[in-house]
Amino acid sequence: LWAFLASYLPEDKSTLQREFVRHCEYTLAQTKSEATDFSAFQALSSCTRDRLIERWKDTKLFFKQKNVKQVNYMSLEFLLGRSLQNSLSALGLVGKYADALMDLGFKLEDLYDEERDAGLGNGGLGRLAACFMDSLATCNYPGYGYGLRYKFGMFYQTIVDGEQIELPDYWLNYGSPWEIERLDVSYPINFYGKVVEVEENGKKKMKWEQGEQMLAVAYDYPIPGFKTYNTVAIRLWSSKPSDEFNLESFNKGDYLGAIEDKEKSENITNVLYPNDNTMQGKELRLKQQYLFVSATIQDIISQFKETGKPFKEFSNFHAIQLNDTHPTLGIPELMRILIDEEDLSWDEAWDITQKTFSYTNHTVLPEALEKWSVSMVEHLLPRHIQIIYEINERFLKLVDQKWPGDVEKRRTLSIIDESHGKNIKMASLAIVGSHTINGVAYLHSELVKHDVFPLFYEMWPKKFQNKTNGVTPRRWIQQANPDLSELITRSLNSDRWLVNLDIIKELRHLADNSSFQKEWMEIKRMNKIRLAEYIERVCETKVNVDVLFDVHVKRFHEYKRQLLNILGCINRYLDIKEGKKVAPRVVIFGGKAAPGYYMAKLFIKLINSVASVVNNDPKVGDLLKIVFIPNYCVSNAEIIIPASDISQHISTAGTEASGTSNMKFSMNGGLIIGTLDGANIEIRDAIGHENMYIFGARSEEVNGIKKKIHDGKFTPDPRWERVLLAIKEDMFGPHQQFQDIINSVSAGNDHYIVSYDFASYLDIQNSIDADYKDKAKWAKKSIMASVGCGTFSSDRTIREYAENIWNIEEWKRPGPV
Ligand code: DL6
Repeated sequence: LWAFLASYLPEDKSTLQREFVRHCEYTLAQTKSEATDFSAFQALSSCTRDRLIERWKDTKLFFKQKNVKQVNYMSLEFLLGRSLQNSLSALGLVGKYADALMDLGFKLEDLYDEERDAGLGNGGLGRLAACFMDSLATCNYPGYGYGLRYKFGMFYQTIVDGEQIELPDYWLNYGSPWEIERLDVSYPINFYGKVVEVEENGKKKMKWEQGEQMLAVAYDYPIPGFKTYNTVAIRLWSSKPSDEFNLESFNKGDYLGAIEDKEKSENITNVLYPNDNTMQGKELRLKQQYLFVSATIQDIISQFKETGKPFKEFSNFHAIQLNDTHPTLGIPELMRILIDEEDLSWDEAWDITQKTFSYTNHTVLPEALEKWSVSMVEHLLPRHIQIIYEINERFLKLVDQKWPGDVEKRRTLSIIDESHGKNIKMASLAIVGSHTINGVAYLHSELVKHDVFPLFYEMWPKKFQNKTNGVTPRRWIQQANPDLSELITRSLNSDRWLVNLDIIKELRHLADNSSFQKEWMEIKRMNKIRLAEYIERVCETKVNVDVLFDVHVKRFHEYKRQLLNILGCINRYLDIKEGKKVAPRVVIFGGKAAPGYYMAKLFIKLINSVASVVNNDPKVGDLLKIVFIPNYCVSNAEIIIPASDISQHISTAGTEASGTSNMKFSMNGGLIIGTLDGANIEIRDAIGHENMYIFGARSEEVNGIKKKIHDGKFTPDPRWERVLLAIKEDMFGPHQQFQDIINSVSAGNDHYIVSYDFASYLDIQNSIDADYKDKAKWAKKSIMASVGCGTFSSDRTIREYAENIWNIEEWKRPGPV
């Protein structure tokens, strides 16, 4: 039976061509000669999808036969980007299709460019989830990703008069060739209504009487592993009106009004909330979260029931990972289903829940820690609020046992915050309901234990772990930087590094080899040419590729301190005007600001205003160019990252949980200028201090410095005053428009200690100028930065989660025979 199941579509050239033409004709209703690059992209994606489906079906069957335990990775964001190149590469079909399509008049690279990004995430957290799925499949772990199928992904950013304008991302208008609509997999989702006590078989129980009902329908996106036949999937839910209807409202005669109400239910999964590291307390967001968790938990339970095992075995078959607190309502939802629908006792249900869930914290910023108002939850989810209260009551009994009579500790630990009205602290609920909590880099995990949740850590020290983030080398080296990938493979005489990134350290001995250095830096130059062409196309600015490329791309946030960089650029500009010698460079910015984040948007405006003055000053020429690349996203990151000489990761120490682009840049031989924050610290340990440009205050110093600034006991460097003066004197347009920026860093404020770190930032930038002149020294650093990054593969991270948190095993499926 296995041999029969594992017979796959052949891969010879004529089969590939025949399949392609068949999809042109029968999927797209076009003749091959009518096909444009876009329809060719669609046809090729459909061919690819067929093969992914074959592999996924067989992987599921294999897991089922082996009775495996799986992880369910719950994330409200999956920032997948494009999939065609990634899938073809995983299937080992890139070369074969390039050849097959060439005969039919198509160039594979052109077809890659036809694909829209699936931008179902804001930034680091969503992209991490996408890397994790790639690693889960590649490392042969059983699992599912669960998320929402937003109709509007992350907004499209344009820059008009130097300001960010947001346009909707109608990504599904072009269809997604990757999704499999599962009309057979849908679950009812209830909102509102009331809870009544009923008696069933002589037993009292709670019944949630339906208010409004809708459906969550599944769409599956297969995710192939690399160098394995294993393929997993991400299941995204889409809201639909349910067939259940309230006869009364139709009977009132308001047929159209009643239909309109039904239609509203479709809106729940319409839009991704575009906030990174801040929470949005809107009811619609809460509805999204609940629809997501309810559909997911129902789906997991339905899969579990297929095993025929009793519920006490649940956690032997399923682990559930909460990607931040956004899916935390999954905890009371599992409790509700187990108690109200499956008739388990509270204690049985709680035991299963705690053994199943684990929670990853991704931020220490207070504005990002989710709190939901009790009254909103009570109205929308009346049964869940009862369960949350009961979880809290039982938990506070444990607190009383540990610290009898300590009211302050009780107040701090309570899941309900009563300081400003009543709010549910979702992180506290997640910690209480999970067996393990982890941070995403060593420093961050320490802060989680000692600064953010110290009392929880005191109660349950063994629950807390660290899992330093990672990124997939398949996308971030092999696909983004094919020439570097080829050089690594050739030098190692093997491509095993793609599934075991540690191996690249074996190239260390070549760091001093001049012909290797030459080849390495030539690849960097080609990548800079590719980026320069992109910049010319989208920004209409020409840049010299033989100068240092200094890149700062990430979401805009005060804590990430793009402000420090642009103020540094102003200082450099003033130096140039004074005739000081500087090494020529291009400073490249990119990133989106949340639409409602005033300061972040003002930073973008300042950057563009400075750019327009500097770039048009004939005295400056190639010594300094500043460009802002609009709409930073996964697909242009793949062009930007391989081209950097240096990249900036300069958050105030203790604020960036990990960062993941720092890993991508370093892997691609871009040197990091950074603070001792997040994963920068571990990158430094891995690649060597001499291969990184570290500056600024350390996390343990930051509070003291803030106080000093606040108390007026800190005198900034004279270069700081000079830069602020240039803005105040209208060098970059009327200064009033930037007054709020000046105020935010002026004495007394400066929460992110920009003024304090400014001097050491400028000094380290000067040493970069000096080092860049020595080509051999630079090439060596670049090589060392890349080959020391083996540990930052998401394969390593996923293995750590699998072994230390999920307790799942690798199950590699045998290939076709
Ligand atoms: O863990 C992924 C990523 C980290 O690399 C970033 O440092 C961190 O800022 C980001 N956190 C969030 C938090 N959002 N919420 N909620 O995006 O996670």
